[in-house]
Formats: sequence, structure tokens, C-alpha cells
Amino acid sequence: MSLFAECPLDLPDAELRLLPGWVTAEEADRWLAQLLAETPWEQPQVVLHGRAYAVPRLVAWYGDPGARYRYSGLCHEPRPWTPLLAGIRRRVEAECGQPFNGVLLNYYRGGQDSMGWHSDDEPELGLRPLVASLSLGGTRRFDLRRKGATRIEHSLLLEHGSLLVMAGATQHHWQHQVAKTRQACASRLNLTFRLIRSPA
Ligand SMILES: O=C(O)CCC(=O)C(=O)O
Ligand SMILES: [Mn+2]
Repeated sequence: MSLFAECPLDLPDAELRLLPGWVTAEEADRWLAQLLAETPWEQPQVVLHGRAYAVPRLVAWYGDPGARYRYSGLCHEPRPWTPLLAGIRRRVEAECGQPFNGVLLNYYRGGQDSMGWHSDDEPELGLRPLVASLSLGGTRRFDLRRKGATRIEHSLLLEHGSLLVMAGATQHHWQHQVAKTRQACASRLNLTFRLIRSPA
């Protein structure tokens, strides 16, 4: 049985698998509390049209030595795996059947924190990257649109303890975002596990 036969989302040219309740709420609560307490958050600046803006969320990048990753226009050296992140990595690797050498943590403090349209298609991830995304905390909407289009074709709710696996040609054909919302929402932590194939 293929990895994606289980609960696939039927989008053409994409391989998406959403596992709600991938970890129990109790375990997800523990992971969230510990990660919020122990993560040294950063808020990178991006330069757009000559002006610097702070990204609208907090981030941290962990990984194996040498797993440098470029996001928000900057190259980031990895922090060493903590025992908790190393343990979560093993569980995600067992689920996905492939290794990961880095994880990007994104902390959305409230509805005004967000991530704009993009694909996880940095060259260092290779051609058909498998990215596994674990969500902890408040539910947020995750939108998908085809590259080159403006219409949202599909939206998912990423709940506490859910795992979203994006694979195959997904990043080649599709973009995703977590849009700002005026609705009340609890803070949310997202962990995207990645395999850096070549140094940035
Ligand atoms: O927060 C999310 O669910 C998405 C995060 C994301 O797209 C990324 O880190 O590249
Ligand atoms: Mn992404």
C-alpha cells in the first residue's frame, strides 16, 4: 500500500496526507508547553523594496550540524537537537519512512501572526521534497492554491496534534499560506521537518 493511500487529499499534481490526532491531546499539550518554554525564539527581518520588516511570527531552526537552511532571505545555522525535538523527529521519521535533518519551528502568537503564500521549494530540499508538518495549539486554516493562480482551491484545518505530510510534486505545483485572521484563536506552534540535501 502506498504511503498516500491512507487518508489522501484529492488534489491533482499533489501528494498530501493529513493525519488529525496523530498524537494524543495530552502528549501534544506536553510538547507544546515544553517547546514554548525552552525555545530561543527569533524574529527575522526581511527586506522588501529597500525597507526592513519583521516577519509576522517567531521562528527557530534546529538540525544536524551543517544543515543550513535559507528562509526569509537569510541563511540559518541550525541549533543542536534538544532531547524533545530529537524524540519527535524519530516518531515523524517512523511515520514518513524517511530521515529528516532539520526542523523549522514557527510560533504564531495570535491571529495577526501569519505566513504568506510560498512553496517549500528551496533548492537545498531537492526536487520532490517530503515535508512533514506537526501542529500544536490553536487551530489555523491552511490554504492551497496552484502556482500562478490567485484562487484558493483547497483549505485544511490544522488542529492540535495533527500531522500534514506534503510529498511528491506538491511543492512544484502548489503554494500554501497561513493567513491572518480576525477570529479569536489560541497561539499555535508548527514544526516542519525537512531533509536538507545540499548545503545552502
Ligand atoms: O504553519 C504552517 O502550518 C505552515 C508552515 C510552513 O508552511 C513552513 O514552515 O514552510
Ligand atoms: Mn511552507
